[in-house]
Amino acid sequence: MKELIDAIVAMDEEKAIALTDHMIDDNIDPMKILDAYRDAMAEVGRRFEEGKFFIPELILSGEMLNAASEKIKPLLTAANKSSKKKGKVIIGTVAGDIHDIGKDIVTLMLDINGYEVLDLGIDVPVAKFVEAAKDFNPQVIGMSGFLTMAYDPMKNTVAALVEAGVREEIKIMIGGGQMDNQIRDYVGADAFGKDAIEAVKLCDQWIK
Ligand code: B12
Repeated sequence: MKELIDAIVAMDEEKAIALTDHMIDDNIDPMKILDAYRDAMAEVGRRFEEGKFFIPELILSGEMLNAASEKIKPLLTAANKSSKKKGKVIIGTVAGDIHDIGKDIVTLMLDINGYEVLDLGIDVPVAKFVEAAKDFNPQVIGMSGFLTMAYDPMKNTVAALVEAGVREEIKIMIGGGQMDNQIRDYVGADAFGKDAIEAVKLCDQWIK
């Protein structure tokens, strides 16, 4: 795991892919492999903050994680997928924000844990969340955001759902890099989830 994290942080894409393939062949728990990618991304983020890394490093590390997710997704799906759906969830990265790696992991985990998930993608306008809420009729909406700039689009989305008269019957969870319980209060959501496991737990709690 340490070698994999070091390879990602060193931007050695070839080595990272080779190590990932090795671990998959050796039947290492796919969630542990994803955890290693997450730890590496956290380190990449720290170096970006310190001015040691720049946008190209962010893009390359994001691409490495996406490539690994593509390899890991079928393994998780095959192991856990149940055919009976527990409920419906809409998810999207809010307006102005294009980070989708975390959202995609949440979508994958909800999917393999039995939820029907409508993924609205990135930079999702407020109106698109409202329209989808009316058409898809979900029990839960998940908003993802990695930027401080995402706070207000989240708040506006909740306000628009209230305005449209659908807020009462829908639980709203938020998550992503800069989110926490204080921001949950600010935007008027029901819960903050720190990772994909918590997103699944919240839905399990809400949808009995
Ligand atoms: C990769 C990355 C990028 C990539 C994104 C690629 C992609 N396809 O997503 C690119 C290069 C495009 C990018 C662009 C930018 N980025 Co960027 N990026 C990152 C980085 C390094 C990693 C984020 C990531 O994907 N992590 C991996 C995921 C898997 O980690 P995770 O958070 O543990 O994920 C879990 C939770 O978040 C949770 N979760 C996620 N969504 C949801 C939703 C719900 C409902 C729930 C319950 C849970 C949940 O579950 C996930 C899975 O377990 C972070 C640094 C960091 N440490 O976070 C900066 C970071 C988020 N970026 C940052 C910035 C500033 C930018 C740019 C503005 C840079 C620029 N000057 O252009 C642009 C913004 C573009 C835009 N409009 O969105 C800043 C944000 C600072 C701030 N306070 O706003 C950060 C924090 C870097 C930094 N330290 O400064 N970025």
